[in-house]
Amino acid sequence: MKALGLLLLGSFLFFLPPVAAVQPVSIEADEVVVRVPMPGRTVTAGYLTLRNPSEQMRQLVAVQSDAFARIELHTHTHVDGMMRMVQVDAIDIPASGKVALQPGGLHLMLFEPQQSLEENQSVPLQLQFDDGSQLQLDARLVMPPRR
Ligand SMILES: [Cu+2]
Repeated sequence: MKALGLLLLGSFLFFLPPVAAVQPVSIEADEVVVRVPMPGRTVTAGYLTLRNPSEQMRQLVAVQSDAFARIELHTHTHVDGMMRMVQVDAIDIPASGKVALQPGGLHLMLFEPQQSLEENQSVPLQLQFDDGSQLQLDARLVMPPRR
């Protein structure tokens, strides 16, 4: 019976269409941090640098985490002399280049923590790119700067 099961599984895998395969990821990330939310707040920001060693531009199109209900891609823009955050659909990572998500610019906006978040713990992030590839990361929790 076991052999038959393996045989069936084998033929099932064989007939999976190639599009179902997750692409090998070409993007590398470092300096991955998420800020501990301010007391009483349920939203916080995350930052990282994405490097693209490939010859093709890639886009970061979504980020998910078990530790947050929702994550959006944001940037800052000047509107009437005021800095405002706006959501973006994707973040370009130039071919043979990099993009930095950092305070005052592009960032991750993370909503509704699903667990307690303490300094130096880590939270998982799953990055999705426009070619279907995914990158699994651990972000270190850091305290927000004092004002
Ligand atoms: Cu934001």
